[in-house]
Amino acid sequence: MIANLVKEVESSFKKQFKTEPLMVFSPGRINLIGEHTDYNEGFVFPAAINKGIALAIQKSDASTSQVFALNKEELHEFDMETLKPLNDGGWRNYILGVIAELQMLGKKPANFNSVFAGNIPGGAGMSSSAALENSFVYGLNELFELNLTKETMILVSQKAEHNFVGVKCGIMDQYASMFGITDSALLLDCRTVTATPYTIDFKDYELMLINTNVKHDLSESAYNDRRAVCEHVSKLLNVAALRDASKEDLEGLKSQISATDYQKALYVIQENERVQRFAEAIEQNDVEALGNLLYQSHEGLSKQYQVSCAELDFLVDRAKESPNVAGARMMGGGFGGCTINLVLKSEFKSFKKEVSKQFKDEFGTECSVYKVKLSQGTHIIK
Ligand code: GAF
Repeated sequence: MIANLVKEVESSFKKQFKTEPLMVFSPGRINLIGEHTDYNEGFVFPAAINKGIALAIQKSDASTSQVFALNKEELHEFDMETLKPLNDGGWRNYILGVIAELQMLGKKPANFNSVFAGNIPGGAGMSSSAALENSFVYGLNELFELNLTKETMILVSQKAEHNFVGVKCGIMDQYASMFGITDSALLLDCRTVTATPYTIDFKDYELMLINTNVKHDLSESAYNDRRAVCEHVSKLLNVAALRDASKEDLEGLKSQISATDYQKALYVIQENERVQRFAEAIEQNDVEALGNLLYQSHEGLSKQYQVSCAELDFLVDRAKESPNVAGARMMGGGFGGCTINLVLKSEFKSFKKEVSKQFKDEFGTECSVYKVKLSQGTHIIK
């Protein structure tokens, strides 16, 4: 529960720093559909969730700043003047990156003390990274009156990830985490960075996340590789991004690119169209169409874009076999993490039991099943 998490973080801060902190909550996200389309300036359909990062932060008179990661019980003390990415810095680089990017904008927060903790399972593809970045940029903006808009804050978070973590991510995660709306998903145009909220009610169905609890090593390098392929193909097509390309355009390029790059670019073009069709199906309350689009998205991610893995494919195949599931796909960057499933409400428990057993029998490890609530974006608690 968020309230308990906030309480723990606040009391740990008070114990260590003997003063009242500013409390910030920043959520993780799910994504209904539109995977790897954000850095192609296309469409995505994410929502903030009721899991995230709680941050306690307050100004300090000391000559250094301190961040305590409560989950890991690790403290990092640093000098604001000499910020650079740390080798194997883990969580530290997200925060140092945010401060460095603020400094690049000419915004110089002074020293501070902070404690944070989260309840997003690590590596689950639910954007604990964006939640962490956003919690700090939001907290520092408030504390030091930096007068940044939310639009600027998410760019700071994204750049921190590019320059300090080394993942050339798109804007989806930071956007959803910052701008989330209760009970809604956001149809986000990643070119204009503007979103249309959709109230989500799948009637007899609900969302189930199934975490494979695996994160294969490849994920970061493969992510940047995929982005590079998309940029290479866009350049050859003479368009700003794959969002501007059609299947016919790509056809004309077939002799100049490899068959695998062709499939990857084709996936992006098709996924972008699926997001639009998904929005229409929501408007028409057409669960069957929604489910089919999820399965098609997974097929594309697995076979064409090649960012799935055995565990994710297995879960989607089991969903396909079940009469109680309308659709499913892997969610997030890939190579592990969760699948998102549209499951009949009345059969949620039975499918959970069935798929958990099947997963254990196949891989000898446990998967985890979650229900999430679509929630408010990054905000001050007090
Ligand atoms: C990760 C990235 F951070 C996002 O920007 C997005 O590209 C996603 O993978 C894939 O859709 O979460």
